[in-house]
Amino acid sequence: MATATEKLPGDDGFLDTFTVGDDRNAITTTDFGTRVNDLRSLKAGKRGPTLLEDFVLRTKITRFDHERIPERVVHARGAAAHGCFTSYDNWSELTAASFLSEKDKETPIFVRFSTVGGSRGSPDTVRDVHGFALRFYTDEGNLDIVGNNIPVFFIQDAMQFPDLIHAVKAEPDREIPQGATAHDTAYDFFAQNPSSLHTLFWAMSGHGIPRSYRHIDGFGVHTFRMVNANGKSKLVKFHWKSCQGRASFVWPEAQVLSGQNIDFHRQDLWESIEKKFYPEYELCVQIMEEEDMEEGMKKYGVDLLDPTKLVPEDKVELKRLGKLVLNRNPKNFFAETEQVMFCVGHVVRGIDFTEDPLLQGRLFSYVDTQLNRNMGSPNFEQIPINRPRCSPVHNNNRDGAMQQLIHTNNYAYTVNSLNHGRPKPADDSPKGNGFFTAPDRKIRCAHYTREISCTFLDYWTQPRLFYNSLCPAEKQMVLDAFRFELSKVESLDVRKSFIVQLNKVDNRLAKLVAKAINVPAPKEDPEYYHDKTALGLSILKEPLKSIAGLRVGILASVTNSSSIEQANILVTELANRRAVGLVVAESVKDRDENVRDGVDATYGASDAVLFDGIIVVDGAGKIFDPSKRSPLYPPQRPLKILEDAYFYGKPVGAIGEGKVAYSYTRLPGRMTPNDQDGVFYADKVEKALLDKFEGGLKKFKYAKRFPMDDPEPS
Ligand code: HDD
Repeated sequence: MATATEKLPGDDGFLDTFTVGDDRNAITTTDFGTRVNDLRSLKAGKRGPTLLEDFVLRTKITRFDHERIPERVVHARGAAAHGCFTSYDNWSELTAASFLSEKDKETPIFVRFSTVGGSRGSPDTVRDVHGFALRFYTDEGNLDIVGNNIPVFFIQDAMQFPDLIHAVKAEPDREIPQGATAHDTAYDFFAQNPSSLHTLFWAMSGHGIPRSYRHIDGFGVHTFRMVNANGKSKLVKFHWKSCQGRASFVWPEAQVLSGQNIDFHRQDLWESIEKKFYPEYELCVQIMEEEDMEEGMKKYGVDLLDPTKLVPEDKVELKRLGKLVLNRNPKNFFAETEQVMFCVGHVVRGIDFTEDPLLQGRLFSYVDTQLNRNMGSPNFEQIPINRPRCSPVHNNNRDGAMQQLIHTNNYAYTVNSLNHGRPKPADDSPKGNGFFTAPDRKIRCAHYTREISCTFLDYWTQPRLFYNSLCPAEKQMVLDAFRFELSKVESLDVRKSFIVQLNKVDNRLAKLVAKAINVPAPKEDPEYYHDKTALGLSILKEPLKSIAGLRVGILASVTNSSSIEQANILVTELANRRAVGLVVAESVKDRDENVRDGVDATYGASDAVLFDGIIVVDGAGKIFDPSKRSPLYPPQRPLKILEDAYFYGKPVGAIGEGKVAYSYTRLPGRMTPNDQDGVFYADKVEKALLDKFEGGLKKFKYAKRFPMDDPEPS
């Protein structure tokens, strides 16, 4: 940990002025500062009733009763971190935004990751779209990019947002299921609103069940504008590219994790930062011309105002503008993560909106939701995590509940003469210093209407583009996901309607799902089908860029001291490669600094889902014998960990006698050491084995091991 004087990049010390620590001289006081010398309640006699007079008791209980604020109506479950954004260059040609105005310029950042549907205490590894909301505390005000890990959204009109959320959240009568779309109302909505298909396909693939927040990309989703100081604007799509690479669980793993450790993602983020495996993401933009607003259909086949479509990376390349590094955990979850109020309308000079109707609706909703979460107080921007870090806030907004500032300008109206017109407006020309709307932005002359543009109405081409771009194992994941989700839908009519939509994307997929849910197999609908693919959509086709912070379970036995010693040597070797080795044995043993004898976890409390790879060390092979019992863990647990890891597609390895473990597995033939299949073996801990294992961790999933349906279903 950095000391108070050593500041990490992006740490401007601003929040430190609000922190309260109870040092050794701290004495208990009431909220109004009176010291309290006895923390028992005031009573009429030792056994008597408590007295209404007791202000200490009353305030303590009142304060406790009021500790909660409403959870977010969506994205309630999440975790956050502080960091630093560094610009790669001077991007003034593109934008007047000050945080991009110089090479190496640093800007403090706060990011909150989340799931959408579950409540605040729901498990991290449910299948869902994941929020990627980010605030730049720039020297010209706060900029929030409130995005997701999926580049498209379910709907095209903000009017539909409450309907979408009512449908995907738990059923209203029983509040089941928690954080899952596998139920009737969700699929009724999806079937009746095919604009949702594209995002749904992403969510049913590995993108819906990521390995961690470090292993997702982020997207601004809408088209925005960047405007330079000459007033010239470009259309942009924001992307955050994970420098770790993208990785996902398989569904059975995610389900087990929801029970094993509901805080898995939150913990991964926290521990990675504590261990200095700082998560990194590059800010990239796809840049398009202002004319493409009208020409988008011709040039890219999509209307750039439609948030259910992406612009393929092979059509418009990504330009890398800078890097974000997350290097500090919050000090207080409530004060920072819970009270951060992101608003799509937090923009700075050089950034501007587009006419996307969904974006326009969001501009209203976020401020409104913050009012609700702050019990109606408009002063939520004054909470420390929300305050801008640039010059003090000057305007004529006044009063309201919980006002924190003492305004001394008595002339809070515009235009005033008594205070010389102060505060004065900023120079609103592009060359000036204030926010300006892109001067080349035009509103087309049009009739009032509630109709949807015909350029928004193709709901099937891009889901198919996404599906075509996946590798076979990922297509199987999508199939399994739809089979799982729809089998939970009770209404036959909803299941039938959804199959009609699925069939417009892919006939084989629709037929296989239909069969599992008692719906007649649909006939091909060739007018919708095409063979196009796009880059960057598949997770499994790309290896990870780094193994930093990945967890390797080292299976050992305390009955053999050399086994534990070898396991601890591996811990050191893996640490040199920035991975985390965790020694698993029959019982826990604390680490002695001078002896390599630590054990981190017991077999009784371990599971394959907690590790990204497994290595069985010398001297532990025999405990995998299914006929052997131990009073220290459930029967056959070590064998189950090894086999499950294999079935989940993880790299597995063995050293020396540890190889015996494989002979006890249910698939001994397939688990014979073979580098291609991700089963590695060596006589001792050696570089060649570690290199191969690192390669295995980067590959992350050996997808050939996953069971597949027949290519041509009957
Ligand atoms: Fe939203 C929260 C992302 C459409 C209304 N949204 C919220 C968060 C994220 C997103 C990441 C959590 C922020 C945090 O961590 O505090 N939302 C999106 C994306 C959308 C989107 C990427 C489409 C492109 N949202 C959307 C619409 C509406 C909202 C169309 C309403 C018309 N969103 C909200 C909200 C939330 C919110 C109700 C709940 C909590 C909050 O705002 O602060 O206002």
